[in-house]
Amino acid sequence: MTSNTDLLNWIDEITRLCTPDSVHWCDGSEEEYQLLLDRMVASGAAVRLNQQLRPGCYLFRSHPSDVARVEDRTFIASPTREEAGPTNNWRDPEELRATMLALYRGCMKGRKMYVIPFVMGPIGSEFSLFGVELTDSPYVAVNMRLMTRMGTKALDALGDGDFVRCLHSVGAPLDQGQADVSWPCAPMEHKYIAHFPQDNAIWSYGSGYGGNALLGKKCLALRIASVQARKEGWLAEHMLILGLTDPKGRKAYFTAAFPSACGKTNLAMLVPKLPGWKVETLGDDIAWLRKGRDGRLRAVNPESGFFGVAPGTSYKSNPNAMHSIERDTLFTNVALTDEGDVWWEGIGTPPPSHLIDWQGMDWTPESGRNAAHPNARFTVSAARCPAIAPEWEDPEGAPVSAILIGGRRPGVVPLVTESLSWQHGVFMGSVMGSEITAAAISDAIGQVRRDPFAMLPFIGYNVKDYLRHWLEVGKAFLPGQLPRIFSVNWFRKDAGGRFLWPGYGENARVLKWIFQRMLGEAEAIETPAGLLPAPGALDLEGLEGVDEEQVSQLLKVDIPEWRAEARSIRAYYDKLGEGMPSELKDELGALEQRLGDPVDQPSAP
Ligand code: GTP
Ligand code: SPV
Ligand code: MN
Repeated sequence: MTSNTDLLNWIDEITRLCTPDSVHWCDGSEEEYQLLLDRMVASGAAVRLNQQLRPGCYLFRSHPSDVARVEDRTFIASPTREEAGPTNNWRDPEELRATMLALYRGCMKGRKMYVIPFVMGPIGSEFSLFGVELTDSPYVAVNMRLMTRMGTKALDALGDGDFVRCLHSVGAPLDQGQADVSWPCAPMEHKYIAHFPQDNAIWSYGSGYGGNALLGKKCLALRIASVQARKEGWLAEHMLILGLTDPKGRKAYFTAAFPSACGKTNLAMLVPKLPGWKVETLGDDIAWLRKGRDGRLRAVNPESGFFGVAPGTSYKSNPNAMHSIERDTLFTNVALTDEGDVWWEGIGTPPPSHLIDWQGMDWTPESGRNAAHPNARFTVSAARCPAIAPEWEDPEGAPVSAILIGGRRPGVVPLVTESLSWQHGVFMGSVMGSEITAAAISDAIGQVRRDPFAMLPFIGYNVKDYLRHWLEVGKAFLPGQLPRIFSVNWFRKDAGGRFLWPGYGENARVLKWIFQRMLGEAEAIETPAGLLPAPGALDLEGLEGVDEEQVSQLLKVDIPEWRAEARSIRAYYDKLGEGMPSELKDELGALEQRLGDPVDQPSAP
């Protein structure tokens, strides 16, 4: 066991508060994992899939009110509102603590409490962070075993050290004799995903889904870690990490920040459509970036698994993900076939004549609704990915050559743009926009919102200090040692609303241009928005279904559109209020100047 008295005392305190029937210390073993799954199958919380077709695979169906992150119910309880900044839901820590204590009192009655010691980052790396999650959800326990280094090995590595206190309850106590439901959770107004950065604590109540409940992921590795990163001079980011090898065998590492459900898993596991090029996966969602001993920016993936979007994933769009999930995978909110296999929209096979949909109801192609929830997910160990890079657990991390940023922008933003400098790159990151997706519960799906570095829902402090921190980090590097920042947009549409770019494996063409830019082997032209591929510099050989007109639309910087964009950026900066870093305001001014239209003044009479 452990002699960590802080841990033992905290567990004692929470046990008295939440009054579970029993306490189970997770050792992280295969036997324990299987035991929890068997129990969930027996209770009706999980479905064992056909073990011939999907060995080691299970299906879970969540409550219809509990299908994604809940940004409205996510809180940063820093001592002052100013520390949380204009984009976070701030709550006074004392008030929130009191509210939540009332909810937690007795909340695990009739349930087991699982003690989950875990490490984010490779065990033994000086940069890894420890957490302990106390939860009454066995679903969380099995998912945490795939997503983190969890159990006895984490507890041993922790020793008497410090850890992030992660408390989670589904918020559904059971009276004596009361039957459980397959997905217990609390009503929306009782859901709280709360962060207390000053106490290294996360309190989550009422939701059992994804980033609301697997507290090592967005809560610890982004919101809490970002606060720590700022103090210590590093970055905790919503980024994939990939290794790219060219036909000559030269290798470079890129990270990419795209908002939720905007293509990180797909790019991380890309199978290039360009002969001789190879992508290897180091991470698909989170990257911790810091200056290495060699003076370069190095990226570590703190996770050990993938919690990926299922819909749209097929052997055609993402074969590496499909191979990863052939066995030993947990599925949530996908549809079930009559053979006991999984199905979802965009899986690449025609809809079967009958399915059980994500809500457990009969479904036929005539039903007129999705069989899988748009935010249905798979959970699988990273080691199962055929494209995993051999060095993915290197405690020193991978040296990053380029940082990509991008979102779903139907207009304005070109396929690829290189920043003019680190400062300009941070400016581009600060104004990134994307259409809102189903990865969070929202009534604004499809609307474009600004999402700085894809971190809007994940920055644990004031967004303006976060952007200032990005600028500061850049100053710690020698010229030439810093990665360059590139904006990409796979989602530009034509006038008819169709994607102009085929995406997926064809994105390798853009990766190639970036790779060659870093080596000084590709040409660029300067536009007001930044550097774009010179005519002929983007390899389009063998690209089918994209004509010259579409390519020119993809690479177009339309001046009137960009003037409108600059005005919208100014309005956004104004909305963020006092305290925007002056360097970023300078960049906006420089953009306006390049566009030749600083203010849209009415013409003189
Ligand atoms: P989170 O796990 O929520 O952070 O999402 P993610 O950024 O990893 O997104 P993911 O790779 O799972 O992609 C989400 C959706 O975008 C899926 O439906 C994909 O099919 C779609 N998608 C990914 N890449 C492309 C692309 O290059 N072009 C187009 N049109 N769609 C894409
Ligand atoms: C995201 O929403 O960005 C995800 C899924 O990666 S969750 O873990 O639920 O945050
Ligand atoms: Mn994500």
